[in-house]
Amino acid sequence: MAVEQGTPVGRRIVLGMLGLGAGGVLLGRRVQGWLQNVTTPIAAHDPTGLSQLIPVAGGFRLYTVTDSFPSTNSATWRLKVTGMVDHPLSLSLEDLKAMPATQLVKDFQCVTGWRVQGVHWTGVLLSDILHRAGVKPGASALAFHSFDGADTESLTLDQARRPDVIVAYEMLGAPVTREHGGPVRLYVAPMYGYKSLKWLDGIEVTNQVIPGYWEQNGYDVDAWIGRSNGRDDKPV
Ligand SMILES: Nc1nc2c(c(=O)[nH]1)N[C@H]1C(S)=C(S)[C@@H](COP(=O)(O)O)O[C@H]1N2
Ligand SMILES: [Mo]
Repeated sequence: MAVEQGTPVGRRIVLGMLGLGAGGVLLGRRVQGWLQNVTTPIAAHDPTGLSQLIPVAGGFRLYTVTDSFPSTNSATWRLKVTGMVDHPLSLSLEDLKAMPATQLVKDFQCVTGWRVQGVHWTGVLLSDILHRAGVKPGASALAFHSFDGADTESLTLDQARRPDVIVAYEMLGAPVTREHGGPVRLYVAPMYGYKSLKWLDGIEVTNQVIPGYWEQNGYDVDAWIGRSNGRDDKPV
């Protein structure tokens, strides 16, 4: 689809965002009510205008595609790794913390234009988890599941094995909060924020890329910062 010169976000995305708005799923009323006290004004350049609806926490907009921020018991929470693997896994938070930790300090960039600089992340390399599960020949992609029951995401295996793609249990120097997707979320540093699935509880190894929730609403499957969704600015 053609993108006008100088337009920060392609028309396709705007249509995608409007689609979300029309579906009424971008942010539920309950969440807006709950967040009244922690909401501060937004000075983002979001051409859709929809960011105005989204509450802010330390520069982040707190997203949920359901009508709430789901919560779970971190003691009983498990990350299930299934599909085309030799050893299906069910990892507890303690299991993850016992694996080698990776720390990243990188910007977080939403496709709508807001960015938080120098965010501290700690977690486990997705490639280490895949190595532990043993990916079967013929597998080429991953499907990610959230216990919010709605959001999904995908990566190719090559993307997933990058050294800047982690399953994060710390963000902003502390355990990932419920609102930010705790106890564990994905952090895909080189891609726009929608790839960093919150409330992660399942990774399925597949033989094809299955477009996730945001992709079904108009965003690129390959969400490289600065290279996708009609943007032509430099990667962060
Ligand atoms: N489960 C879930 N994960 C999600 C989203 C969501 O709505 N639900 N929004 C995505 C988008 S578009 C962005 S920009 C980031 C925002 O992260 P934050 O809510 O911690 O600021 O989460 C991503 N992961
Ligand atoms: Mo986003």
